[in-house]
Amino acid sequence: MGATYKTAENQVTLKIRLRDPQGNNYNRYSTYTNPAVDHVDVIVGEYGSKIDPTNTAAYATDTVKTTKIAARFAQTAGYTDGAGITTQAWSDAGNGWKEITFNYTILAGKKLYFRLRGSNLGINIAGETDNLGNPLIDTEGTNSAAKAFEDLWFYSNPVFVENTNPISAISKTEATDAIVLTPNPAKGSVKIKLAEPQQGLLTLTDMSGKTVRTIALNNEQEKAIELRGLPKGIYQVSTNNGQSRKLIVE
Ligand SMILES: [Ca+2]
Ligand SMILES: [Ca+2]
Repeated sequence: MGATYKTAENQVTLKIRLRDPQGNNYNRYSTYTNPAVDHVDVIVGEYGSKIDPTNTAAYATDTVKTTKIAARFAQTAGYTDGAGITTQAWSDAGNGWKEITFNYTILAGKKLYFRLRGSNLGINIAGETDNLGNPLIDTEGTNSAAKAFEDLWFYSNPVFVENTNPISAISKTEATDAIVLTPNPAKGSVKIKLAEPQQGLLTLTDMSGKTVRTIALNNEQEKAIELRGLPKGIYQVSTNNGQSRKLIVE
């Protein structure tokens, strides 16, 4: 906890193991003595650098606008909440242990934090939770020790993940796909290698979608494209069977 995991991949896998104690919680105010975790939310948000207290507007902001529920896990899958998050099933490892494996896309240059929120309460429970699973403010004067023991929440500390690729970088995931561009970024010309020989056209389009080059493929797997004269920028190489790859021209 507290450290930042740095990666050049554009997907992270979070493996989470948590335990719902199976024994009596020594609640002396009601008979509800063995609460069960109903669900766990994986919360994600972007983070930046430390806010300077003299920046009063930023310092007074008490919410992170990018924060949202990335996924929800429970014993039973299938419930869809008001934001369209559908509950997935955790893996039950016995003796109260739950295991969650969760993949999340992290784009180049992004810094994300992940934390957990869990409760013994379900989603959309009258007077307790809204249809997004958020806790509602308790009605004044209705609290009691017994109620407090029946209204349970936990939040984990965050873990931090940073994608160290510059924003314009081509991800490793892309490079292992059906089109390999060498080099990328490219200058002068680029070599295109396809996963298998193809018949048809290779097209190079600019960011506005305009075709700037077309190259015929005659059952070929490798081809060079001349780039001289093209403005610097991001282009897309496409085959006519629907594969495409971003190319940076320098
Ligand atoms: Ca329990
Ligand atoms: Ca409550």
